[in-house]
Amino acid sequence: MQTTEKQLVKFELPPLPFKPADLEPHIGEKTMQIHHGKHHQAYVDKLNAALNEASLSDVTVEEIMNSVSAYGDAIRNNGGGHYNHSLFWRTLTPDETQPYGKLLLAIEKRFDSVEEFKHQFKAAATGQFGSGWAWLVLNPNLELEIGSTPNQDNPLMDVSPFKGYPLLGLDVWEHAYYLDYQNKRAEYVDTFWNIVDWVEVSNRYEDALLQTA
Ligand code: MN3
Repeated sequence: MQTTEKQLVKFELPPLPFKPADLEPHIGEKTMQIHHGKHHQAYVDKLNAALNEASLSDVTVEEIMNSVSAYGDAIRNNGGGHYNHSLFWRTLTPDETQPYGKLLLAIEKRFDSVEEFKHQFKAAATGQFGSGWAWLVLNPNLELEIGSTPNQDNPLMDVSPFKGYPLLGLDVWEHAYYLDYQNKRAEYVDTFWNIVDWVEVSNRYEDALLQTA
């Protein structure tokens, strides 16, 4: 009996940190059920299938992102999909929050004001042609930076020209907003600010600074 064989990685769909209807009226229950239960689940299932096919074991999703160029498109697309959506759910909340503390100071230093930050983030989100994500990251120079990536790419990927540690990401695939906003991506971006969990984003910022200190 083979006992030295490593346990193959098996990623799982993380539960939503709120109920699917909790983000209404900003994002509808049906959108959340399909987006989390169908789309994200499919990324997880296809990622697991691709990793098993490649006999990859003991690998974290962050490690996959960092060296994604070594893998095929199935792992890039579905690994990115799993990472991006796992982050997305964690940074959404039905509670009203605002930027505060060190992150607020950093936003004001880099973008002059929260309003200007939101304006530039919206430009990145609406300017991403087709499917993709808009991001706020801590870049390799430890500055806040806004950018976007196509498809399920993200700023952790070695193949991405836009790099950094993701603090906040907005899914601008049509599946994220079409039932609620149809083709009006700009309205979806505007409503996003009502459901951002700034506590989580702040924690990610402070953790990232500590890890690079
Ligand atoms: Mn999505």
